[in-house]
Amino acid sequence: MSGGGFAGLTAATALARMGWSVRVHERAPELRTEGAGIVVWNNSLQVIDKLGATHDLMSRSMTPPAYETRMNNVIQSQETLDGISWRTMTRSHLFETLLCAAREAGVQVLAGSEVAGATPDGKISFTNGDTAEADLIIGADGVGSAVRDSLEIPLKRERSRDGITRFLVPRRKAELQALEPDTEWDNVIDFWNLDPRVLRVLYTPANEDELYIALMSPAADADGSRVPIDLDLWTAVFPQLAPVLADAAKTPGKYYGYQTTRLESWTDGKVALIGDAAHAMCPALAQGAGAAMQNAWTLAVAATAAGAAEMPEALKEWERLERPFTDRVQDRSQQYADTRAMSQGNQFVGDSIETALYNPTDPNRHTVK
Ligand code: 5PR
Repeated sequence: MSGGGFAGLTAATALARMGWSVRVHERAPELRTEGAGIVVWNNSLQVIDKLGATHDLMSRSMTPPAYETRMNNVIQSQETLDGISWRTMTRSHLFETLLCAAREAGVQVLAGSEVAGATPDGKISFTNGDTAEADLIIGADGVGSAVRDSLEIPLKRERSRDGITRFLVPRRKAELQALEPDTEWDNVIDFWNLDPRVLRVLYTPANEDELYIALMSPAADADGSRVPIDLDLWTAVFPQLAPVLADAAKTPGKYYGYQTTRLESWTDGKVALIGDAAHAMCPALAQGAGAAMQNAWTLAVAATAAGAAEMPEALKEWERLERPFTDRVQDRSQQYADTRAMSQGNQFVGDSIETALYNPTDPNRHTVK
């Protein structure tokens, strides 16, 4: 396994629990995650449950009362998402939960170990000159995947005009309540302003103490996308968020442009790609990590059912069955990012919740009902 992120740790834990001997190589000198907060849905919650990690995950996460959308501070919708399991948390909480599950399952996780590439017949090379062999190699090494690029798998990148800077800050619920007493500050609130200027703050409580805020602006807006953030600008547009914007302004921050990566193939011989290495997507439907964990699980099941000699065919069949779900959520997230249509509210209805509702652990999921 190359990559100790959400995709890599999930696949590694699943495989280890199914009897495999698994080694994860993470190039970073320390095991940790980038980013601030995250929303996870039924598709990945089902996988986390199979990994025996539900109790840990629940301990420091929450389900907000509603997913609210505002335009110019006027409420467009308050989606209670009845019948959909979803949870908000910090990215580090999800990461620690998965790392703990991996270690309990007997996965060997090596930090500071960088994979340079792999071959379809199962050879791995490392940047320090070492080599190794495996029955199955998984490239879960992110949007810049060295495993993918070493196989020269053709890919297409689609970039969007908008991007985002993410922060984890203290909740400051009492201060926010003092500014706007009628607001339910436990809700997720997607604050949009399109006119006269495109600026958006996605407010997501992650637990009792921590708040995830994501500040969106077009890449072409130099002041809107500046880091550290232009506090005067953001406070002028979102005065009701002044206390938490002030906290965000104290940290450096990093602006990420939205983009989608689509590969000609997710597999080559004994090598499979998952997560951002295979299917980086826009965050509009909050399914980047969810799709990664979903595909990590189904890959582990498919590989376990196959003998070593059948691995290449088994991986192809896994891609054929599972990839369409990810292709569709990539397209829908890209569509939302391009049109900014989630600013109208009622984002999580119809086709857009297909992935959130998907259960990758249901053995009958591909049989027609
Ligand atoms: N939803 C979530 C999110 O983190 C982002 C977006 C939507 C949960 C940003 O990362 O559209 O940018 C978005």
